Amino acid sequence: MTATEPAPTTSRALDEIKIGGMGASRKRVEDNRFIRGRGHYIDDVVLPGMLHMEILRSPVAHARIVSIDTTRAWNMPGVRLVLTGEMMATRNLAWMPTLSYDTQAVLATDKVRFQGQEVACVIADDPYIAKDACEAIEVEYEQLPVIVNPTQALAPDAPIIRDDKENQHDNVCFEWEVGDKSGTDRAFAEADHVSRIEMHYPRSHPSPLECCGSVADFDRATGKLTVYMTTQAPHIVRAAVALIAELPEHMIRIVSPDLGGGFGNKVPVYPGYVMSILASILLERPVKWIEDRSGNLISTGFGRDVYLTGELALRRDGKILAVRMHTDSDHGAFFGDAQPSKFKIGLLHSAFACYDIPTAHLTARGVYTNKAPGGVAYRCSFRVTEAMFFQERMVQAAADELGIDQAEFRRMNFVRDDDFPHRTPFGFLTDSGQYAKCLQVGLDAIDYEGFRREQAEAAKNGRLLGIGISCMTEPLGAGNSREYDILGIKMFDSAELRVHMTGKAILRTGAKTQGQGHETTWAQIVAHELGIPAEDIVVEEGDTDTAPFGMGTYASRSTPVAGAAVAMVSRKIRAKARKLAAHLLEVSEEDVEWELGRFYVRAAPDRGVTIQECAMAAYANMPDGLEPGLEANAYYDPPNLTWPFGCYITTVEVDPMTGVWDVLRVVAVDDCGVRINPMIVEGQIMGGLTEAYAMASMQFITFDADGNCIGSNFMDYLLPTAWETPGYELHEVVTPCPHHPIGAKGIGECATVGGPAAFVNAVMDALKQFGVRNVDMPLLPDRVHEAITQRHDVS
Ligand code: MCN
Ligand code: CUM
Repeated sequence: MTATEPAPTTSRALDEIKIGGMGASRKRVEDNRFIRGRGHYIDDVVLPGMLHMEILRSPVAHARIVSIDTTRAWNMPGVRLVLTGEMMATRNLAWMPTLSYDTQAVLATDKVRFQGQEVACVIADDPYIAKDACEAIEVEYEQLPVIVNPTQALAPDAPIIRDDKENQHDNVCFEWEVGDKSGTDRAFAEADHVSRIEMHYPRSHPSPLECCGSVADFDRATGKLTVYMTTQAPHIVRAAVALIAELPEHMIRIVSPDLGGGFGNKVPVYPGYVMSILASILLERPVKWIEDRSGNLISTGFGRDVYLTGELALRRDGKILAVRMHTDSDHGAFFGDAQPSKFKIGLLHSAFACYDIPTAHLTARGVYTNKAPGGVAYRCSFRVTEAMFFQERMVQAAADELGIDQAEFRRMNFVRDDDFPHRTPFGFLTDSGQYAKCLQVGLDAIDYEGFRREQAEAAKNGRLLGIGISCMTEPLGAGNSREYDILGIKMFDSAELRVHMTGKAILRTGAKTQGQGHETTWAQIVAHELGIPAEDIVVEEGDTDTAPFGMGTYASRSTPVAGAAVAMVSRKIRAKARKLAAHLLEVSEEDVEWELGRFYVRAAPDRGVTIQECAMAAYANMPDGLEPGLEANAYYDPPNLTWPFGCYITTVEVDPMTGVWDVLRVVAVDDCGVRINPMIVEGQIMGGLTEAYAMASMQFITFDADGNCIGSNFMDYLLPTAWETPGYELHEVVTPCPHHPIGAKGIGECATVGGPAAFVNAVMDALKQFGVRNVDMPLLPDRVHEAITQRHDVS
């Protein structure tokens, strides 16, 4: 062999991209059935003898229930059952616990506390009879004063909404603080400048394409309750049903079929689910409840509705010395969020994690109002959305006040690349990041300097151009179990892998896909670890009878937690396959090497066996003493959250005559570590940016003084279509997560979290010359126009 000849290669490792492994932009396998209309959603569940349930909702926001007359409904042909709060109360089921240690009415007994609250329900032979019968129920209400915001809720003479609760003498549902108060006060006293801003992150709604629903099926003969339902977290629901209905877990099967989106709307346990279950138990027939769009928009988990007072203590040169934040959050009539028990305002205190700030203090107060319960939903990672929006709006205001360039101000305050692990001012531990690089990629992509010149030039002709930057790192992937639990159930996750004798496999996890593509990406992780082609692996989630116990999908925790469990379970299988390979190759295990899809003898690389041959041996030719079969499960408790980061930059032009603003460009730079499926990741980012644009420009749910919900339909609550949606330019930085087995971090919520501030900052940049510092979202043309003509902030 001469020096120029290539070294002989014996590697028969598979081409990872070809087998659909990590890094492959594999088309989503689930789309095969979705685009053919063959998805199996909750309304597709039809069982023999099934009855239909309809809910009567309160037309008023706050009222004492004087009487409910159900006689006419009962007398209608085809009506099987009419349930009222009074009847539920006789079974001790009129109230249920929420996921935040509060209680919520299943059916109202004493009072109704928000418009759309469940008052009664009818179970009938078909949904039309059920609906007609609901209209035949006569309810007499005695109206009470209505509270629709924290200011009203906290007024000294405010009526007490939760008078059902002992010891509740006001409308405060929690008060919570975190950080170092005295250290922060000191830093503020010594600051050269204090920047202060107030704003409201309005109430929005996730509005998944498919609303909520359930089909409950109680079988008296076996004693088993099966519930098909729209839930992002089937095992949590099973635990809740076990506690509420006092049934043992093995007699409860929760099945979450295909979901037409979730976006956090399908995490809470809603009264409709509970009533369909009770009705099925009472009638011994399957009972289906399908929510309509208005029901979904007015009564189910919304997002945000938080008021902020934010302050930054600053040194003249731009260094941020301290942060002070106070939030008042509006939780509606019941504190019904799903969030880690320890943290009353979710992870809002993840704010300022990417900045190196010595000290900070946050006080948070939650209030009850006469509005639907919720707050944690809509791609929020437990309120990180609000955290990063407030952070980046505060940063922009501070930089402008000091007269320092937006990009420069951020750069000088970032946590540096060699400064990890880093303790954030509110106490989180971040483990990696390249924030300055991420920002630079964004600035280069948008040609920051060039745009500033263009902006100055345009101003000469009276045109208003603006550029908005938003940088953030966010905590995704609850747990670890030390700090994260829901109702005391620790947050870890799981995977179970069964490799059949021909080398095909089935994988199940404790997560639950709602459109994120788990059926595609989990198979890619297995392909990466085992060399089994992704197409040979089927992924199943959402059935508590078959899936291993897990905490479900929200807070973009699936890749960080369940995805890690998928890698770990694959490695267990590989370890066992190695024993089988050694047996087949008649060498000792230590002499066996692995390359993708194949074990070979170190001293004789030509002698090898494929993973499929090992699988066959597990059933047909195992060595003495080795347990047959090739199956394993793994429970994964991550050491930390994952910390993806991003930089979003948008440019806009505002029409000074009308207040209409057009998006010129949107640049997004995301770092979610190693990308399993780049195409799916890009889809998640584009979806997130679209939601960010929607919230910044058009989306909010508001209420009139009587508590009527404005936004109960898609005429009033707007979803951007392809027509309004701007184009996106996506870039990436890759910093592998140091503790995740495949270096991945979550991505599902990043762009929704970081995006809104980029749009608002851009419009505010254009309006700077009018002395305007803030216009609350959504930036509707009339608000922007008012800010321009009146030269003041608009809330
Ligand atoms: N992914 C990847 N590489 C990474 C990270 C993620 O290929 N480094 C892939 C994952 O394998 C997965 C998808 O991207 O297929 C999203 O992963 P992840 O960030 O782990 O988020 P989850 O799967 O936990 O999804 C939850 C998140 C949340 S909380 C909301 S809300 C939301 C979101 O996802 N709801 C959605 N995106 C959604 N997308 C759709 N289509 N529908 C929803 O309801
Ligand atoms: Cu906060 S919406 Mo997602 O976490 O289901």
